[in-house]
Amino acid sequence: MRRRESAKILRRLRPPAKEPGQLRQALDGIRLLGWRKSVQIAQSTVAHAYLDWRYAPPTPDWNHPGTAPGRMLAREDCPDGFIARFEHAELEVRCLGPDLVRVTWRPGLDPVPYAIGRHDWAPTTSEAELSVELSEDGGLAFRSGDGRLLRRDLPPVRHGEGWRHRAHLHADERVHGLGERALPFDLRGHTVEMWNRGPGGRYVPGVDPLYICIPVYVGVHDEGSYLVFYENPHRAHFSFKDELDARFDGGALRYYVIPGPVSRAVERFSDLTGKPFLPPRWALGYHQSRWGYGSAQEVRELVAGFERYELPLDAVELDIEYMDQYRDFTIDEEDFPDMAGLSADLEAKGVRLVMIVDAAVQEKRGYRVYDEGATEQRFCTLPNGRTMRGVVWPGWAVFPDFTDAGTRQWWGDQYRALLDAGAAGFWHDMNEPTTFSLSGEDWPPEGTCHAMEGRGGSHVEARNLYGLLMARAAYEGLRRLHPERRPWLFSRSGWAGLQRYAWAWTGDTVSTWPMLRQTVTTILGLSLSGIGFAGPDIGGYHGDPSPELYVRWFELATFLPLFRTHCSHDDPPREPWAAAKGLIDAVRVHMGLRRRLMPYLYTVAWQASQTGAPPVRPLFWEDEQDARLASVDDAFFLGDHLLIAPVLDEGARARTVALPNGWWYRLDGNEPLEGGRDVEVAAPVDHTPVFVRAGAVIPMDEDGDLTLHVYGTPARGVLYQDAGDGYGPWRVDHFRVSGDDRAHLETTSDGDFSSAALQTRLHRQ
Ligand code: MIG
Repeated sequence: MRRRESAKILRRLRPPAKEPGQLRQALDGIRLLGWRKSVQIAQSTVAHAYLDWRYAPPTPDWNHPGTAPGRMLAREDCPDGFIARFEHAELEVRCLGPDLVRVTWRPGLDPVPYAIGRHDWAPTTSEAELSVELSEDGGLAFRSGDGRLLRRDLPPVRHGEGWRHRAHLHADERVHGLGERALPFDLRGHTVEMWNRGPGGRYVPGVDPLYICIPVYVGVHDEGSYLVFYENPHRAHFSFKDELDARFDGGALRYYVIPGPVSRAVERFSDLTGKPFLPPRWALGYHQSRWGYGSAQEVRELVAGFERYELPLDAVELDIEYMDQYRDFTIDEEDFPDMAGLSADLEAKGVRLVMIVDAAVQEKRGYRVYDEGATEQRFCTLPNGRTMRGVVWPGWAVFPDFTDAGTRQWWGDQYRALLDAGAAGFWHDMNEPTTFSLSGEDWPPEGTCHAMEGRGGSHVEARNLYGLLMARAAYEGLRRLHPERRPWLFSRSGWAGLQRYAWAWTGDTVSTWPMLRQTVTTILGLSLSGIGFAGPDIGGYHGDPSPELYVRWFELATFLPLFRTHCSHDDPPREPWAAAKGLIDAVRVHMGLRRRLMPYLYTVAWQASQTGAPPVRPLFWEDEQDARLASVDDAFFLGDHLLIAPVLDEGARARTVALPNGWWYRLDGNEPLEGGRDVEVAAPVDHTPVFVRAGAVIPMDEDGDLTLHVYGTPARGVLYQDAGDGYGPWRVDHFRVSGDDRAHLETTSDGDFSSAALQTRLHRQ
């Protein structure tokens, strides 16, 4: 190799440890992994630099002026849209529905439609709800049915293999979404990257990008609102300054525009990318986890602890320690000699076991999954024909290519080993995918080859899809292996459409008050990106939260779909009785509340699976032009009827809540409060302010009795019930309560599930 070339490679080896946190993490890594694996990481870092230098696809030169479409040469109308030919580009516009337009600028390869959950769109010409105007230079304007200008796009510009797309933003336009972000709720003024990755040890507010980047956002301004989704998984950068400036490193420039209001647009987006699956009921319970529960004995003691403290427990997550040498789909027989027995004992107590699965497969002859995968060519390769390798927990490892249908099928079948050992659910980690690195570039070489269902593509295109497709492989495998059960898994990484296969969790956060506050914002952004089922590690992943911080985090998660305590291996005990020292009653109260609200929560989950409406919604959901609610990022709706105002400040024993218009009740109160103003409410350390919309019927479980709480009359509500798992009978009750003095309940029902719990009590607030 010539000297100049090696200098180039060395330059690619960016200096490690730019921040003290990174250095600490590197040292921590060496301590944890031992010297052998640390040397492997050094080797892998150098190899990565070499491979990028040799094979990385060229990145577009954004400083070059680029090529605009030029003059329009021809325009051809078709029943559901038009095609326009320009000197240097071609534009295709299709209406998939009266309020759903798909735009595609070529050249560039069309995306493999992994994000798309529905393909049978009937051609439509209607412009009743959204009209598209094309200008001679390739600019596009999108108007609502009554002529309001929702969005105006500039002609896109081609830079090498990349596309740059700019759009006007209204002066007052707010922008929300883009997947998982540790940024303010309104992303106006910010720059975000689309490149799924872990934040290393530095997950504090402000870090970007994170594990789930999705090029979808809603824009809300004085003339209306819209949702735009770029169906392009390539690495990309978005900035929202005076205008939107989006730069994709490759592919056709394809995007969808849906007119607002936001609540309707988000539901419509789920027609396109798929509805969330209905989880088994237990998944909505409380989960206890920790990186470090390392033996059957330890797990039994953990469960005994919950019994001793009389705290309900629905699931325990096993982290990588249950595996044999960190090998996927194996069990450490020494520490877990009878996993099936353990899980059966736990299940008898109503506790499910959830097992982690990492993306990387140890490269080791004699390890069945590796041998099979190698023989069947299941792993990602490099342009030189070799298998791509990286270092993760098991040392040298290889990466299944989930962009290949055969590989997904093969991978999905592997879950049998863990199902046989009694796993009821799974969590997917390191699936961005992440490799250990000294340079900070903790991902596979960019030239890594992916099948993309046969048409081929590089990691620059496939990376953001990796977690989504691993989840798909698992979900489809579980459907085949246990057709009578509903799959349940949650994933650290993903892309548009993840909700069809997995929930999400917010990853390796730090245990600080600002991070607690950030969690609300991050989860709202995920909701608006189509990922409605998510939750944090209660207490934060890295650190030692004070009892008060732990408790406030616990209180927040009580009202989020994923309700789980988890922390890193070197943190102090995080079982509720240890972490909430002195404040265990606050934990008890909220666990009780979660149980009480389960009929409501399960109904909200079912509604989400039908309509796509996320369980957790921003306060502007019902009135996006109410300026008072526009930027509220410290409260949210849970389903149609509850408004949750978590306490996010240290020492706070009261807080202000921006109540939307209308009348509101406290969850256990009977005095209606007038909304449309800010109210100050007491919030002692064991209390979370929860408000109920007047006119709501909330089904609750009061010690086993289904009780309908009625908040003023007339009132209405819904209840969904089934066996809690499987695909058997179900039942939906719609309640209407009328009458002033004596309440009169009317119920209409669908479905034929019958349950003893249907003995209902009415409780008037
Ligand atoms: O490099 O499996 O986000 O929840 O405990 C860390 C160990 C790998 C990261 C996950 C975290 C999990 C940890 N994993």
